[in-house]
Amino acid sequence: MTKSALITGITGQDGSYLAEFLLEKEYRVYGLRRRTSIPNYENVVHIKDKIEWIDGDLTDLSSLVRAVQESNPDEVYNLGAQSFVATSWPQPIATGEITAMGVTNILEAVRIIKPEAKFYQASSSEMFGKVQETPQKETTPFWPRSPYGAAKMYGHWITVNYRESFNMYACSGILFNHESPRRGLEFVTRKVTDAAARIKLGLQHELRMGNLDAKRDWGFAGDYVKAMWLMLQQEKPDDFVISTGETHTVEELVQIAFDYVDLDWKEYVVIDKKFVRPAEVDLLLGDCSKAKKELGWELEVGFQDLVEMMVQSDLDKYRGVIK
Ligand code: NAP
Ligand code: G4F
Repeated sequence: MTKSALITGITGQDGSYLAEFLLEKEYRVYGLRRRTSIPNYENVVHIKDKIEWIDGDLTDLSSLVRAVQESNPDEVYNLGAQSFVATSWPQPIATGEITAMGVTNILEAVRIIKPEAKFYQASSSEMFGKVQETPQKETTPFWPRSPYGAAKMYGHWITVNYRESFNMYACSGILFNHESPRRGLEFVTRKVTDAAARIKLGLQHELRMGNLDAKRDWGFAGDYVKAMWLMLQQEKPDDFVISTGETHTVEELVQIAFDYVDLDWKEYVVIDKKFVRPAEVDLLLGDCSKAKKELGWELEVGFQDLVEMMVQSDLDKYRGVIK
């Protein structure tokens, strides 16, 4: 029988890869789309006609009740969020309403209309913040360092609570940073790969950056959406860390991107206090052994290949524009 999935955040990086993955598995895919002044289909333009679109917003419970009614989903993936950490300081309340209370809204809609649907919550390694142990695993205590991290922590625990209170099949994936050519331009990987391509092509002359010493465990988004799906195919709901088990500094990221286009990054990168955060997450490194053992999840793309794939994609994009 054809399965149905409802995805919030389908126009974002992960939503687009997950929609592709589920369509390949012959799911009927419903995507929650919020109203924007200009349509935002860049990541899903190639599959737009295969998606059943439902208008709604995570801050509007009534729209979510309708979305669950219309889609009658077997699986719900809650990927929608104000997901940019830096924006969560100047917009803490919007971040809380979307990224924290939005989770309760969608859980309520599922509980009221279709409590037997399986539910995935996009939790984040940002919850580990000021890390209490390294590597970080499912049992590592949280210490968020941003309004975004605090909002995600609420979303994480309310998901656990609905599982324990209402016996819902609700899982939380604690995903470490994952990237791709579809990553938003403000996130550090894409900012760097886009700049390396533009500088190589003479379209930009410097790259203004914040803290180059921060360390992240970066993987490929296409690999990570498979883990989301696997979490909903188990006998019992549970929470899993998804990561690569490697950590790299922002400086290493910059070095690989500029090396790929044969440029010396030190000639172009300027440190600008504007990009330094009020509180930093210095080091993220995940231990995903539970996911490997229980879900059989495996990575395919490593860090260097990921960065080079992103620079190449940005070069291709700008070469197309220049033509
Ligand atoms: P993203 O590219 O920023 O996408 C976010 C999505 O949420 C977009 O589709 C956006 O819609 C939607 N959205 C924002 N506000 C909304 C609202 N009020 N109602 C409904 N939808 C709303 O994020 P991503 O990288 O794909 O990440 C997906 C999820 O995983 C997010 O929850 C993020 O916090 C979490 N996460 C990401 C990572 C990572 O490294 N990528 C790691 C851990 C957790 P518009 O297109 O209209 O803006
Ligand atoms: O790419 P970032 O903005 O990602 P961040 O803050 O780690 O958050 C991402 O990963 C989380 C999972 O851990 C997700 F939950 C979240 O939604 C998002 O996807 O920044 C990475 C690092 C930070 O330490 C930042 O201070 O890069 C450092 N950085 C240095 N210069 C910069 C810059 N980040 C940005 N965005 N821009 C800079 O110029």
